[in-house]
Amino acid sequence: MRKPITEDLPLFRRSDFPPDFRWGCSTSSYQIEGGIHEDGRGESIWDRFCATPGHIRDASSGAVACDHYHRWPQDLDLAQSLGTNAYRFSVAWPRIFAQGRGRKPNQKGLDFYSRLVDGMLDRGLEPWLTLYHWDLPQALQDQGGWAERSTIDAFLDYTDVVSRHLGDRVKHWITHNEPWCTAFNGNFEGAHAPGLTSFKTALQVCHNVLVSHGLAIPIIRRNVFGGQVGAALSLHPLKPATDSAADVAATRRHDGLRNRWFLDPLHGRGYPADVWQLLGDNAPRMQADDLASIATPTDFLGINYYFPEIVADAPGQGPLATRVVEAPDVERTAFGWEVSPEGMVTLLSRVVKDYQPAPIYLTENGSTYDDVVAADGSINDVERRRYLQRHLLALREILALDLPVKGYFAWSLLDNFEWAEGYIRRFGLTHVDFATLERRLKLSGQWYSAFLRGNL
Ligand code: IFM
Repeated sequence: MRKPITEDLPLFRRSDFPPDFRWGCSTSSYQIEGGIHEDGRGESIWDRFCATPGHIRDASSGAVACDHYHRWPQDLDLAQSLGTNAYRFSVAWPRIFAQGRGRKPNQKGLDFYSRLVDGMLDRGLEPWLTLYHWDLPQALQDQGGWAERSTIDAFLDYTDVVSRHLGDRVKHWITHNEPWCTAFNGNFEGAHAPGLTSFKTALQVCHNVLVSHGLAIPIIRRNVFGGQVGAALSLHPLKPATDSAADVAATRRHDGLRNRWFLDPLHGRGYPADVWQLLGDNAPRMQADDLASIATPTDFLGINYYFPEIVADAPGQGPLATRVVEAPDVERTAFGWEVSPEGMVTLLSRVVKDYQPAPIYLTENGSTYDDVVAADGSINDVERRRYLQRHLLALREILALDLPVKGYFAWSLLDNFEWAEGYIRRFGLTHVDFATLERRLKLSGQWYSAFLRGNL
């Protein structure tokens, strides 16, 4: 059931939020840059994955994407024109080390990000840099990828180079984006690169990614005077399908892998014992100091919030005998994700209550709808506008509850390459015509800008 946009939402303004609140948009390298053969960039696992028919719904790839590699000044102008004060982007590891590691980084790759960061600073945009948003160098995957310990070492060398090079200007560092997706979408579900389908591998990947996060923190702190470091987790509020003891227990198990598997070790509690004991042989191999490394204190917690999940007991199904079920009659985006601003309040309240984390930044939140370009070129995306408005209202509620949230980054500045969905799913506040690469601000982007500029 979809509600039409109405004027029933209470008026709220940017001035309802603290003056030092960070307002931004998020992007990632593979999804927007294109230029995959330029200036010494090496192959990434996504280049390889996209080349296999059947992996990407529209058989596309990020080879050109938004051509941000060449059009970045225009894109940063756009971010500035919205009235944002921060901009989240990621570095493509294969632009820095084409083979994933080596004695000499690729200067042209470093220069690109250096120009990009200068461009942000020139426009009053605080750079928020993500080191890993899924584009692993293929050469490392050929040696076993994140399932191998040696990839941790390669990541730390890469972290050292990038933080030395940009640390004078970039003060906000995100080690990993959504480790759950890196591990499980890519190595268990096979829906993302590298396309593997082993639960055991996914758990090892997950562990190694978390260790690499923890070990990267002191490196960034050493290289970045006044640096702030955190990770961006994809978290979900969960509800049992029914009140039955079986569904309630299933929800707890699902939560164990979806949320607690990350939140617990990051907050010094180790992996959740209730899930660990269900893993048997699939449990990851650990070294003595790993849990201490993962628990290295951070300066902030990044949360990417999209949707809640409803969970039912499912004997024999999946590794934890759980199943995500569809709630009937709820509002959904074109992806089928439930629209639930209340879920964001529930999730953040729970995280703060259970973990008392460092300050929180909502590092992603956004929606995809089937946009229509009108004859006059306008994109009247009332649903995305309403999604944004409702989530910002929820954010106001979150602040009224005194939860320590310090910033919000909309996903995304531009329509872009949405992984296995290719260009079918548009998340941008800006429409991109992928034939001409023309950018055009949607109604949602115009609203965000009016809100940020105090013109509502
Ligand atoms: O596009 C992705 C992004 O790369 C990671 N978080 C979710 C977004 C929407 O699916």
